[in-house]
Amino acid sequence: MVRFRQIVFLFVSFVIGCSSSNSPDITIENVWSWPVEAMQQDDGSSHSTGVIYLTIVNEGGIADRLIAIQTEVAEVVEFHETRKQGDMMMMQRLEGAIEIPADGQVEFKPGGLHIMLIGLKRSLNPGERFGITLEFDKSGEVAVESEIRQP
Ligand SMILES: [Cu+2]
Repeated sequence: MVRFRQIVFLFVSFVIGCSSSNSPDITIENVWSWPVEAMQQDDGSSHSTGVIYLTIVNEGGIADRLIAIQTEVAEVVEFHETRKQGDMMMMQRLEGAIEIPADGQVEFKPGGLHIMLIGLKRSLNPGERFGITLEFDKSGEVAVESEIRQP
């Protein structure tokens, strides 16, 4: 009987151990933005742009996809990548979702992937924070705050 219980216990531990890696396990780290003084046009619209950097860590055994990001501080949010073309650094818009690999991470950082804020509705002042919501295919919505600062 004791042996049977031990076997059941081992089996249950095995199932629990596996189930934790059958889904993505997403955490968002080091979320920050450069300070920007937003310029308002005469008609109230804004041509000012900003940027968000962050690291997405996936400790789960299944990949996820970052579909979109929402924030109240900008009209439009896009995924961009900075690439070197000849001697020029060019910014390119990435279409579609960003793949977050299983047991891996994706880093948005200066000179690489970044989150572009187009049409800033207000200035991003050093020391302040603003809310952003990341939308994942499997993990759903994750809300975090971006800290406005120098790197
Ligand atoms: Cu950009």
